[in-house]
Amino acid sequence: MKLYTFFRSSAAFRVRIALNVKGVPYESLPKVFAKHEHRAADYLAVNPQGLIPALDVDGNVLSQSLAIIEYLDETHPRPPLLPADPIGRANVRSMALAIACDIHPLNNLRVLNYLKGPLQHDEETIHRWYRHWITQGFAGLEAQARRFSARQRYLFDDSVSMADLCLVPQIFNARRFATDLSAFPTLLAITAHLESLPAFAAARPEVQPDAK
Ligand SMILES: N[C@@H](CCC(=O)N[C@@H](CS)C(=O)NCC(=O)O)C(=O)O
Repeated sequence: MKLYTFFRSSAAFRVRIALNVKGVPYESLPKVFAKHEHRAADYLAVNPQGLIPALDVDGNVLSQSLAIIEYLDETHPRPPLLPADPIGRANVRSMALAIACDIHPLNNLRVLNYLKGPLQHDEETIHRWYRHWITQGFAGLEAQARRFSARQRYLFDDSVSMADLCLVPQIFNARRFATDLSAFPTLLAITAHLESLPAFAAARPEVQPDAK
């Protein structure tokens, strides 16, 4: 498999963790955001959505991180990233989607660039915007984590799930923009445990080949 990635892309970070958790070897094909390589014609021919990540599986290109993760879970069932029961699956998807649909898109690079360029907001305003959506989204997620986590090691029950794959990259983003996370002790405890796992550590932005 070949992963179109960028070291700081949190959506790619989710997929890197999934590939590591599943023990699937892959080749990294980095795209440099600063050079707009993800908007270039050759990449749009691969992924018409023009976003990172995309996963090439024997010439079939998959896009959208959660669709890719569910594909990996279906084709490499162990360890599972979704619970066996439908209620559990819905709750894991709920937490994953709270990050992937309700927090992350508001803070995406193209949104920040639009706030900065056409709307002419200054850096401090843009950083406030960034932190605001994380703080608001994490409030609900913290309550869900308290409800669903068994021992504050994973968001759902006591094993890794797709929700955890979304949490760690989003916390990374929050810290990068100096977000006050003191109101989210459960999320922080879970993140501390997840970050100690080799599959998560090997997916971190700073250890990716294109981070140099
Ligand atoms: N919902 C998409 C989001 C993908 C996405 O927004 N990727 C970001 C990097 S984390 C990106 O390509 N941003 C480029 C831009 O905003 O111009 C997914 O989960 O894959």
